[in-house]
Amino acid sequence: MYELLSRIHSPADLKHLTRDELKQVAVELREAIIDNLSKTGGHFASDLGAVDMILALHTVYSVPTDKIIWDTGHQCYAHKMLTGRLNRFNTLRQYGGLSGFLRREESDCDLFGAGHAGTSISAAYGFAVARDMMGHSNDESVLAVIGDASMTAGLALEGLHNAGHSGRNFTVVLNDNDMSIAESVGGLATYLAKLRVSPFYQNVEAQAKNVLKMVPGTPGRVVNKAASSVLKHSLTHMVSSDHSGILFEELGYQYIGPIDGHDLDVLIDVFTSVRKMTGPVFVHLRTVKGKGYDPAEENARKWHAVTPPMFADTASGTASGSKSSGQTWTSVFSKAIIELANDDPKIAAITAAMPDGTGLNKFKEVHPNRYFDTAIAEQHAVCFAAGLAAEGMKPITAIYSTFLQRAYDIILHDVALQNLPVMFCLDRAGLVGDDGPTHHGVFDIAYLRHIPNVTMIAPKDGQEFDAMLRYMVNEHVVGSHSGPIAIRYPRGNAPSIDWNSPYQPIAYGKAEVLMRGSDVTMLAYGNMVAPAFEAAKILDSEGVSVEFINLRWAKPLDKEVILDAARRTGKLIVMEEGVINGGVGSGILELLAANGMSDVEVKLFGVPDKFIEHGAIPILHRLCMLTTPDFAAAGRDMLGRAQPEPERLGEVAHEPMTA
Ligand SMILES: Cc1ncc(C[n+]2csc(CCOP(=O)(O)OP(=O)(O)O)c2C)c(N)n1
Repeated sequence: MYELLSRIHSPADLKHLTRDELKQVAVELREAIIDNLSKTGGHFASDLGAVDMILALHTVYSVPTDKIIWDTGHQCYAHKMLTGRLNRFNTLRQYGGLSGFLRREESDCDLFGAGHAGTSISAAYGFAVARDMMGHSNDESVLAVIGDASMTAGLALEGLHNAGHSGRNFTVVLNDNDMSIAESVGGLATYLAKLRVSPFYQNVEAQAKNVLKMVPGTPGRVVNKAASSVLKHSLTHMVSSDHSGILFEELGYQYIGPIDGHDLDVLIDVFTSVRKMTGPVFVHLRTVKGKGYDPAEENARKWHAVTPPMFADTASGTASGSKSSGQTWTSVFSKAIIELANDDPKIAAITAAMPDGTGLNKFKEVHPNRYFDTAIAEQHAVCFAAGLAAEGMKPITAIYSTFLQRAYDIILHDVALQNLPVMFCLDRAGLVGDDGPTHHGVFDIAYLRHIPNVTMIAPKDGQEFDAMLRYMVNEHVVGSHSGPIAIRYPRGNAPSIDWNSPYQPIAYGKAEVLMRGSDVTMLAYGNMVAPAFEAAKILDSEGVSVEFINLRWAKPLDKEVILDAARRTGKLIVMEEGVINGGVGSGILELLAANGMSDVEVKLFGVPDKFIEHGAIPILHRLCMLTTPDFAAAGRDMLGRAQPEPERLGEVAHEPMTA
């Protein structure tokens, strides 16, 4: 199995292979991706599409001496296998196994971590400047490899702009497959589409091969300006139509392309020449997402990320799996906002390149004129929403908790400072599992709570989520407390629990008391209400009198209810799936201190002050002590009661993908 690939322990092993052998390695890389992902799940179509490019880069360049900086990192599986991680590839995204993204601590060939889109060009420019300042200019090439959609990120464009005019030896490789997770959108996508059909692309193979034969061999790795210019012109003249790459040329790059990103011979020849060029170079590759696996080539959107059931019928290529069953938080969101928009023409929905993940794809079908995909541009999405709100629209901005981090200053400076009623819907809030630390949505409570004018809510179940969305749209943003409001909800299915209590309508700043008691108070926020409520029931069955509060509001906190319970029980346990530092629990401590009640005993449960690894969510919940047994144990501890024998930890099922 993987006869040639298994003999590649580092990129150096590629240098001795013939072109035919390298082509066989490409075949085996694709086999390994398909075989392994049918068991582990992971990003799929992007990885198949990047195989030839990655193989060519590692054949020509020598990482880690040469610095290849990957953008986003979801397409890097071939890179992992070629840099000594083939034998661990079956542990991909499993707890304790290989990360699904790039990690400096995982390999010295992962030169810069990634997970969020758009970072590669800025980081690579930093590597290039550091190289030059440390006197290594003649020894190292520096490249950023970025997808067409990731290049729509503001950060990527900032880097492109800044590095282009530096004159430094620096290469940007654009892996252009015409797709984000969904369709690429916007002016850059249109421009790239024009480049892709430029006449020279049609017969680039023959032309490039002929031209490259004509390029004089250059001793050493750095050529003088004149030689470089000849090289550049011979390449660009033959592989692109006149001025087709003008945008990149104007930004200071020598544009080469578009090149067939699956023709290994051409790729190796082109990179061999580019490696000798001086100054900023932009290499435009045309690739096919899902290359080599028919169902993925036909429907790259569906096969962007996979779970094992999707391969149930790989022989016929029929995907038979779905990402999850039951009522997901996302589906509750999607259904509610479509209904709300049916009745309210002011509602507009915004996504930053995540229509499927956020459920806005369905909104788009019903209300195409009020649906906006900003591309991978979270900052712009939020500022755009602020503009809509300033003119009286009701923008619903659906962005994963982790990606909204990008827009912190816009939330503060453009939304909150002007008290504009933008509704933030933070999907995947909480631990997301297999995607790991780059994607855990655990910071939003802390990064929003200290911003004046921002209000924050979180539902305990699907019914409450639906009610909160209706409250936000119909009451909050038009009422006396109008202003920015954020609602957070996790990935996966919303719980279905008998709360043993009549439904209480949503009201500004009002918590919901689900159990009355006098020994200890449990206060939970959002998705922690369900496991905390189970703990309260256990304690209740052991004779403990529990006051149980579903906080509903992280900001403003329900002072009256919280202080009253604190006074009566003197013991509080607070549970949230977000970082403890600056979280809801911190807010409750601040509230107690402000009211001279610092003597109340408080136990905070949340995500500790460290980055949490990837792995199945139940494992991560146990690591962070965010489980029903942990909460119940805390109650017993506070009351000086004995603990039962610890439960044996059971097996944990595989979790579906995040993004
Ligand atoms: C800041 C940020 N927003 C959103 C995402 C989610 N995301 C992961 S991959 C991806 C699409 C990337 O497309 P592209 O760069 O063209 O690479 P491809 O998958 O097509 O190879 C998106 C939107 C992200 N990783 N980071």
